[in-house]
Amino acid sequence: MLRAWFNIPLWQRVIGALVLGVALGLFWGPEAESIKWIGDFFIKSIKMLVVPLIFFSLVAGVAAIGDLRKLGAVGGRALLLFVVSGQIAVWLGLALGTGAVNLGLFPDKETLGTPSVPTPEPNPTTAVDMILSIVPESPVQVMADVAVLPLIVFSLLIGIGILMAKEEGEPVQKIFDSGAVIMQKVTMIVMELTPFGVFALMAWVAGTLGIDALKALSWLVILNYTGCLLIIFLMYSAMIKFIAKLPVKPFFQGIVDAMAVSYSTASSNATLPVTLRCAERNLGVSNSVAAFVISLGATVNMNGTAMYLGLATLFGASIFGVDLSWGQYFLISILATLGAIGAAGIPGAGLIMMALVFGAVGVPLETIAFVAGVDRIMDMMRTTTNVSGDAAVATTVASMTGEIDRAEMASLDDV
Ligand code: DAS
Repeated sequence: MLRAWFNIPLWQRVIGALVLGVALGLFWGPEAESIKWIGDFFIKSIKMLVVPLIFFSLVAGVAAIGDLRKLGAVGGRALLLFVVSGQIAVWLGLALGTGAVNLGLFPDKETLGTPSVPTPEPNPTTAVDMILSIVPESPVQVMADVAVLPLIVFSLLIGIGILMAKEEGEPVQKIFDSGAVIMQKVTMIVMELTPFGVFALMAWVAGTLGIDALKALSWLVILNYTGCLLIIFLMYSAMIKFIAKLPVKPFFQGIVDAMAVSYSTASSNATLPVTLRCAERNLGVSNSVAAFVISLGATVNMNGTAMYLGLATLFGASIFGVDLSWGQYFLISILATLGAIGAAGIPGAGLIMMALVFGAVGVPLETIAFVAGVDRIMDMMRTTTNVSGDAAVATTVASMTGEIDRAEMASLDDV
């Protein structure tokens, strides 16, 4: 029985739990709240991960960027394209989310009531307060309080410190690299609770919201796909056409295998060998540029995830009645980019990184379980966007540094 359970892929168990939970909620009504504690158990398990996951992933992610300098022109251009495309992506997500809230596509707090899992105090919204709240007086206290923002600042400083320490920092970097991997494994253990958490919380949500719950999740999925497709076919096309000065159609023809594998696996890491082969064989990108930019991009360049984190934060703010100021929008744009750097290229990474953004702007973590049921469908598209972005940046950087064989893409153009 247990073996049969684990033989079913987790995402299929989660979708099954979503369907059963909604059915129970619609049948049972508001009384379904009596099993909400199961969902709260899942939420608290996720909350347990937030501090170590952010700390190890961010430090390892920032330290990994250090290699960029070794490749000078290539590294600097790749990092610039990573950051600029990531910011455009997250503001697109914030715009889509704001539009959805204004159009009433997401349910609002009045229909859902207050969360029972204590949510972190929203950060002070005045600029001065925000700046002061960012400084971690005591890193240990910051971790004890799960104060996400100062924890992120402390993690970034440690990562930068490792970069500056050069060889002397390498032993510590190895500790954080393995710590990040260990936290991914622990996260996979906790994610096994997802079906139970989703079942209970969706029963509660459907019992409270009724069919509106499904409508809200459908809109979230639609907007996730809209944002990703805009990034792929507008932003990456513009990058290839106007910065790489290469033909767009052959570019997409060249990466179609990587797009298909990333969509089906929902994992940038699993797609990495295919992305590398597409960049080198189909697009003519040199081995050194492809290997470096795409490998690094698979963990730090996640535009689909960044866009989604912006969108999902507005979704959570709407259903739990959290008002977000412009200052917090800016904060979300920074955090979503950091979340994308910290997120690993594995299925569900974006789901966990939502806790990083939510924790800093006071959006309840229950939102994670609310959306977990449809996360895989969205993750497939996010990952396709992430991988396409890695290929687009590698191709663009190769073109700018003369590390590309244009004949390869021209041969595709003849197809
Ligand atoms: N699945 C992640 C990846 O591999 C993306 C995400 O979870 O958002 O890129």
